[in-house]
Amino acid sequence: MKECGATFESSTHALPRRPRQGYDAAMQAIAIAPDLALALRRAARVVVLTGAGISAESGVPTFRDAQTGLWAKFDPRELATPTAFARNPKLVWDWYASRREALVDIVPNPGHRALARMDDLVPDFLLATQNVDGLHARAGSRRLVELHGNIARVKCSREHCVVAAWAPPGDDLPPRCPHCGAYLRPDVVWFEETLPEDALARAEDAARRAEVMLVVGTSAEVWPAAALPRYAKGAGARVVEVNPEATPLSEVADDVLRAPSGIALPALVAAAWPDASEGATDR
Ligand code: BJW
Repeated sequence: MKECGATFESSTHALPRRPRQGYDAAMQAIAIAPDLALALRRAARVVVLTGAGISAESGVPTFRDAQTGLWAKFDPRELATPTAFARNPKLVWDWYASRREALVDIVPNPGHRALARMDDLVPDFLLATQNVDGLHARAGSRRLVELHGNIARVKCSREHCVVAAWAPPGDDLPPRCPHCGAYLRPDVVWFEETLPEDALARAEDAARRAEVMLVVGTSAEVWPAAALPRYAKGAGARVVEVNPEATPLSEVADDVLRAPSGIALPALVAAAWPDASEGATDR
């Protein structure tokens, strides 16, 4: 990724220990089919697509959940398109600034940590996330692509280079790029914008080669990310959906785990790798 100035470094946070009480009982309530556990354990190539639902248990709002989703309260056409930013840059800047600030006290949950553990256990692994919250990296995932950017980063709206430090915004306008003077904006992918080429290419390649694909906490309504499980399925992968609600993908999936990801993913890892030490999932 091109940078305007100094190297950007995301902050790291100590993770709390995972909640134990009642958790083992809940995990036991999830039935993981033995053949699914075996398929996952034996798979050399696993790809995972995540969406906002995996961060819901950390307290990050989803987009499309009826009562609590961001799009229930805010109009994406006013906030998440290049046209919206051109029309009212300060409104858009402030909305993202408030979401960025809300993430400060948020920590990864057992779903994020289970996927980080899977990264350690599967030889050829890729986690493609649509989330911009940075929680997968903070949970320890290493083979990770962020398809829709990262809200912690800021970039120049003209040259699209990442800017590490900027002067505080004025009352009416967003801060300016220290190099060219254009407005700064969040480094996220808005509607009508293309996804980062490298990230999308890596995700598509992994989906087409995967033996197992997990699709976690996404409504599977936003393209081109929604195409990834379909590529995997078309190439013969076993597609597993983890979502408490039905989505357009549910009919395509070979297995559906109708449970929150913070319960289903640790149960899946425990079923597939019963000999992998439990403590190792705590980072
Ligand atoms: C739980 C849970 C728990 C709850 N455990 N689960 C056909 C082909 C290609 C493109 C298009 C097409 N048709 C239309 C398009 C254009 C458009 C699109 O897809 N629109 C659709 C809405 C129809 N796509 C684009 O514009 C993309 N760019 C593009 O295609 O470029 C080419 C192009 C150029 C010019 C013109 C047209 C095309 C860009 C998409 C960018 C999306 N950006 C956002 C905002 C990011 C920044 C921000 O954070 O503000 O990305 S929108 C929003 O949706 C965000 C998300 O990443 C994305 C997906 O949402 P996600 O993650 O699935 O969340 P939800 O809320 O939808 O679902 C949560 C799920 O979790 C639910 O199912 C719950 O049940 C579940 N859940 N609790 C597990 N505990």
